[in-house]
Amino acid sequence: MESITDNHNAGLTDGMHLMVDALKVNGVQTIYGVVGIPVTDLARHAQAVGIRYIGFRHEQSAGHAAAITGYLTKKPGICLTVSAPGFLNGLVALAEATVNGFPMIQISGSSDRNIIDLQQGDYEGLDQMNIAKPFCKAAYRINRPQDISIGVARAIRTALSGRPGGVYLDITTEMLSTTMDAADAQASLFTPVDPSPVLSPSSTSVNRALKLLSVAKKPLVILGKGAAYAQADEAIREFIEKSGIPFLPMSMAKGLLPDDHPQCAASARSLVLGQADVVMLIGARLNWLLNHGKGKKWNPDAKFIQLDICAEEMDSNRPIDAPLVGDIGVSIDKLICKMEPFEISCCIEWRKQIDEVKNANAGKMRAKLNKPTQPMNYFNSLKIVSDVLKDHKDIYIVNEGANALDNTRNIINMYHPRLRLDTGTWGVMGIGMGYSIGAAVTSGKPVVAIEGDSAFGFSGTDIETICRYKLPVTVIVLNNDGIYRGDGVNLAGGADPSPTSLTPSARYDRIIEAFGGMAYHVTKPIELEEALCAALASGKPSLINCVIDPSAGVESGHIGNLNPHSSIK
Ligand code: ADP
Ligand code: TPW
Ligand code: MG
Repeated sequence: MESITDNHNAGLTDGMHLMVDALKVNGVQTIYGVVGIPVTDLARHAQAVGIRYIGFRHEQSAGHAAAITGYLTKKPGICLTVSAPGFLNGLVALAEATVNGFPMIQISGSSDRNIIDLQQGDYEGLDQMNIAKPFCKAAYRINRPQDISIGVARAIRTALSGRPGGVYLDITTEMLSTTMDAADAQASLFTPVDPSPVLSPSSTSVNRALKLLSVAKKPLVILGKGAAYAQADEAIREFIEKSGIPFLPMSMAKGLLPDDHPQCAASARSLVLGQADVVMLIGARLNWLLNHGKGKKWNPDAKFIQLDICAEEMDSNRPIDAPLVGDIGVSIDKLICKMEPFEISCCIEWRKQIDEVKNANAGKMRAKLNKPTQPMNYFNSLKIVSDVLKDHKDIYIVNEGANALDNTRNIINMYHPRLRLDTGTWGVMGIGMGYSIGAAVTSGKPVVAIEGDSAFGFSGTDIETICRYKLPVTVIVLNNDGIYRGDGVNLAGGADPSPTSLTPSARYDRIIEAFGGMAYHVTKPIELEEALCAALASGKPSLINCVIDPSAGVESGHIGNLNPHSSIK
């Protein structure tokens, strides 16, 4: 530390200082990470120059916070990790960000190349850059301070352009302490021009898509999280409302248009997938979440229009009749410009049919939500949460678990774009505290994390981070004593708990007490309502341990079909 300061005074700087300057020049406002050799001073110096540093208890959560920051801001979120184990802990989040299409950069300290390359056994030595490559869009290493500005620019451009994703940036211990002339270092700083170019689809492809739409009898728009990421909210709303086409929001696209919008077909999903004759995908891939666009859930004769920034996404699962490759905002604008008003009338009968199914399903759902049980179940507990949140429509909802995920997605309506943050493309556990912290730090707004008890365990230690930074996060643990259910049995009849069992009657609320947060333990609807209202009114870190029936859940939540060999039906 001393020698660094001395060097600075002598007209020299070093890689560590220049790295921080390059991040600052590029508008980085927050770094999420866990410090140690060789990046501790980097975090200290970042804080010194006005970059907010949020220190975590586990790198995976720091990485998730960076990823969600990227999703919410369209600028790469930054995660800082130490070498080898810290790097590997963060890598899971980097891989997930890449799969989800969220821009982030994992910057990791690493060992000196000469020791690594000869495999001579350095402290926390690992060939990190080569390990990272298959898990992200690109991996770069900066070996000399004079390359820092280019390295950072490359990382930013790669994370943002095309389909956004994760980038790994390796900074060696040696590079961080290498000195260079301070004036030369300053002169090397720059910001990449237009790192995320807005690409426009060809007129031919726009006309092709409109022609297909014009002959549709039962058109359907599917909105995915790419549509939410594109931040073309007004244009998307205008297109949908002017065309009259019903829409189905994928999980994180909920709220792009409000869930109670008359054209929302979320509660008639089977009907619309089974009958739509022209399907228009806007920022949604035909992956497992949409049964790959084929099979018994889909109308076999359906034609597809797909709006995506990524040309190679087209035909990935089934032929796409009208690909529109370009930025969603520009593509939608072009469609609106050329659209004829006739589409509206073609949807009247189709929408009537959808409304009938919606009404029938809403009635069934109402009955479930209003049925009292003791202990509570997913429906009557989430009804309370839903009622309270109707007065907080601009709150972030983070959500993970199996039944806790699926039921929350179906029960809690979203009214504004990009407020629902969940397990994403992979359906992973562990995003809970990281996404909550990233959303709260980035927006300054409150967050409610609705967590299965198993899901909470994956990142629960970072409740301490939430308390330390006094973030307005309320965690609700839907506690059914287990993975899917808490009443699993050991098939051998032995003393060990079943594979799906967790500690019965665990008091997750007592964890937050240890860190000075607000703790609530609720077993009845009225207690849940009072606790959630109090937690939101306080604006303080809070955890509500919400006891629900251990037999309430179903195996694998709503994706039991992907688990055909399960012994539990
Ligand atoms: P979901 O899981 O909600 O169905 P996916 O993550 O599968 O959504 O799909 C998102 C798609 O959106 C990706 O294929 C990605 O390339 C695309 N995308 C992201 N941003 C843009 C954008 N600005 N313009 C066009 N396509 C985009
Ligand atoms: C990183 C497998 C899918 S859902 C789940 C696990 C472990 C937890 C479900 O229990 P929870 O919810 O959270 O209590 P509920 O309401 O159904 O009881 N490891 C990772 N990701 C995944 N998806 C798993 C394991 C899994
Ligand atoms: Mg559970």
